[in-house]
Amino acid sequence: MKTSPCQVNRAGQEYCNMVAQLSQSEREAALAQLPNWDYDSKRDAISRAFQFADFTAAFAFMSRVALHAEKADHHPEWFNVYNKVDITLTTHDAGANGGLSQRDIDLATVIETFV
Ligand code: HBI
Repeated sequence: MKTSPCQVNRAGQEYCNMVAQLSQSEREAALAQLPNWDYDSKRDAISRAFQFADFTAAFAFMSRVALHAEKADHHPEWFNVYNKVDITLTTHDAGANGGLSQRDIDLATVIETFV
């Protein structure tokens, strides 16, 4: 995982982050492999809505995601109501205000295998 050097944001402030934010071309290439995920340009994040047979199936899915996220030390933002689970992925430690990193792509790719 390449880490990004310190950068200067639009306000001229220098910030050093631990995780490289994907460039536009890197993002487009990665999202081409994740057709079920939507890109949120305001947050530089990706999201997907899931629907399961019932709450038990939804929670089983969330449990698998949670265990993998903890192992990967990269966690989703998510919302669950009954059989629906909405997941947003972005990296808090990327860029000046967070952004999409390879960690998000990797987590989304694993999540796809749980559906
Ligand atoms: N999860 N989505 C996301 N983004 C992060 O930057 C992040 C995380 N989980 C743990 C984590 N960072 C740790 O490295 C600490 O920065 C909290």
